[in-house]
Amino acid sequence: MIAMQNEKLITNSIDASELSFNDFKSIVINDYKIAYESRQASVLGRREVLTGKAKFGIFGDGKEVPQIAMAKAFKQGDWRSGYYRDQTFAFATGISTIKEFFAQLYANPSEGADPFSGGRQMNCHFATKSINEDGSWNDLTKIKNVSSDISPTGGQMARLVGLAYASKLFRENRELDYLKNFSVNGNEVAFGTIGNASTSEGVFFEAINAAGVLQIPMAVSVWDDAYGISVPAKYQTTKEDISEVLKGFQRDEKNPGYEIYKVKGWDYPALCEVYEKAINVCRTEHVPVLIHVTELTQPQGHSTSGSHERYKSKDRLTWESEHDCILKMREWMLESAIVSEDEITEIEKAAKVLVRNAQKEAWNEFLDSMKPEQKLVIDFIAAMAKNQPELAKLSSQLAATADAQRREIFVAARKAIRLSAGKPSAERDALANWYKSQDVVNYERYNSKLHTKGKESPDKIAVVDAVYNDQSKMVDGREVLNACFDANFARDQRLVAFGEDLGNIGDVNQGFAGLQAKFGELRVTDTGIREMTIMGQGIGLAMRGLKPIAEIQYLDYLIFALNVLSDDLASLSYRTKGIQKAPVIVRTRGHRLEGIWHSGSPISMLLGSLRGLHLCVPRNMTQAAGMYNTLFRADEPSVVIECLNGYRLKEMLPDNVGEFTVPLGHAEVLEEGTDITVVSYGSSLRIVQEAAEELAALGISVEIIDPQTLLPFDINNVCSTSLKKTNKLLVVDEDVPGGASAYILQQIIEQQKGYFSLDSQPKTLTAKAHRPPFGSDGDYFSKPSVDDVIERIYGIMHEANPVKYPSIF
Ligand SMILES: Cc1ncc(C[n+]2csc(CCOP(=O)(O)OP(=O)(O)O)c2C)c(N)n1
Ligand SMILES: [Mg+2]
Repeated sequence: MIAMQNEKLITNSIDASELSFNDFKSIVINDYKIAYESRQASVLGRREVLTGKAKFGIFGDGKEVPQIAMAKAFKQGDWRSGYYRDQTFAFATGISTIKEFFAQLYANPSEGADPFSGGRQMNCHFATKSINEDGSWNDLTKIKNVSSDISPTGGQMARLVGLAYASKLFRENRELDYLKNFSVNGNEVAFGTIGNASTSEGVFFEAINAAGVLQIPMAVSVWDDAYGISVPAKYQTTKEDISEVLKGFQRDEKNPGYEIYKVKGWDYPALCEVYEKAINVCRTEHVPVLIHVTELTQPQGHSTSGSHERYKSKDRLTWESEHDCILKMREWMLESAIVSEDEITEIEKAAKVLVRNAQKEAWNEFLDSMKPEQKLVIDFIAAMAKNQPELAKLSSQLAATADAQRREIFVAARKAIRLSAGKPSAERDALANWYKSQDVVNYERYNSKLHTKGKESPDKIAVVDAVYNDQSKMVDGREVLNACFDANFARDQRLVAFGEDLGNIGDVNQGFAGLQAKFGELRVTDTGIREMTIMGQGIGLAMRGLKPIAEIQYLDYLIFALNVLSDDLASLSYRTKGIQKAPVIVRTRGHRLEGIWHSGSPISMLLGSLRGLHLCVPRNMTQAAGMYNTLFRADEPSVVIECLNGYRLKEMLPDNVGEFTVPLGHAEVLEEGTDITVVSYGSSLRIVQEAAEELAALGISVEIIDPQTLLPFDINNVCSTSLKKTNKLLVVDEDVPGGASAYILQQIIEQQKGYFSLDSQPKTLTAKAHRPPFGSDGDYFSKPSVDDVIERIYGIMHEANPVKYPSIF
């Protein structure tokens, strides 16, 4: 019988003034045990990969001791945004057990086995449970919070800014006091961890600068092992020393800035002291701190992908073995008479057994979870083999696979179904039915939770129509937005908006004009030019219960932030299997205007990288306001692209501008017609409408459909329903050829089965493959024009009926 491994050793703080020597001794010994167990987990983890039981492993060996010091300073309510080396921190805080660590290494998708990602992420990618199945929040002040780790190195820095910034808002905005489950007076520190080499990333410098400007409680630890895989510090960092480089950020009497600390990673007492001091400054004074932890090592090399003997010199390897932080801690404990050699040897032996048992338990549970499926499939196929003997081999092969994983079980099942096609039998039906029933189960295991889909999901927000009266005013489009934001900011204290030029002048198109004066600088805020961390600011705030509108000035500049949106925000619900959410509303403006970087519409880039977000492409500011009203009441992330050329066009101001909602995924028929269906969105719709007028004069009746959102796309099949009437389809799009128009075609033709209704070739009319040149002529010759639309539609009609519609050219 294997012992239960779930009891957690967690670290305790050392307050020398209150401790007896014996208490002190037992804390230190406990810390050593945690460090040593963590090392054993790394050693064994690597072995599990090299023997083929797991696919890849990356471990925290060589970084154990500083992480224990960090864990001592980490309190309930605090947040971590870190990277893949932090297993010891996770063990020392009780965030992970060793068994859970192994379950993740094996990618066990069973309920509860890997509580961080449900078997979806590589090992050492931790996360804590912020929300419940229905999307409701837990009390985050009672949890040691870890925002879900991602693999792109440096990527954790953007979100870290937001996690720390939330503490500032909670401390300085008294109107947030009612949010008891999220903060205690803004006392929470956001801890960041990053490898030395990843400080070369732009996002690191952007985040460091942003936190210095914002003066937020962000504590960044750099784990410096002098390498980034095989590349040494001299290729990574100026002066090979990140704290040296960042000295200019140090605060002084005149200027706020950072407190910067440098400490050797193998010096346990110094580490405990530095972390206590640094985090105290950070927490109480709300000053960002940087702790540069030097002289760390990688006893097993970077990861299971290769060995470091290939690129480290003999001298370096010798130095590393002598400066291993656990070895150094051991030496210090012996020198200080905290333990004897015999005692420490006993501790180490026990740790090895404990870790081994935890690993075995995790592995056995993983295999056992699949055994019933294996047995069922073996039996199903064996039964089929009675009528079809050649199948016997399939079932005996599966029976002989000792450690069968799910893939092998399903490969056998599907092959048996294929090989028995056309040979109906009750036994075949039994297997086929079972296989089909597993679709739902496997979807839940491997594909579910792209969206939170909780009780505040956008599709659960009540649809409220816009209301107008006889006196309703025609106003500039931007005023509709302004009134919408005004009403919502008054309604919900959690809403904050920030971005370049958004505060003082109320954004470049004045959607927020006057709202900073009304709601204060904490709620309507200017930021530096730093798109990645504007997005990260949004993600961190949203993870801590606030409702951020994070603005990107122009859609073309969203490219600077796409990594953060794609890697972090879009994958959050999926990669945590629904235990975290970040309902950020990304506001931007785009489509046609003037110039290469002020008129782009790179929608396919967003469609390809932002699954997990809602993508809203309103045709005017009223529709935009309705979408915002939905999103402000919902809890899922989104991008809203306003039409750059629409702010000064007149629209009627709804009476209920802060309440009416536009549901997502609901396409609208803007104009009814009978000859052809034209699908477009955003600014291009006006072009299509203008073209339709001239086409009407030519006797062609155009049905114009606005899907309104591209993610989700026309959930009620309005497009394919229209095709039943017109039998012809044109998609008009400002994106490149084969861009968003290809997606729209796939949705209508394949997903909605529109091909059944077509009697001529479906077509697209798009922009050219290059970005649009400056000026009106540039626009005319590179984006779909009214003339282009008329001629393309006429051409389709000509093809169908050349007599009625003689060739134009
Ligand atoms: C954005 C990005 N680029 C490259 C990689 C591949 N990669 C993974 S770890 C790593 C080295 C990171 O070194 P460092 O930041 O010093 O952390 P360490 O592993 O040494 O602790 C690289 C290049 C990645 N994961 N993400
Ligand atoms: Mg490194």
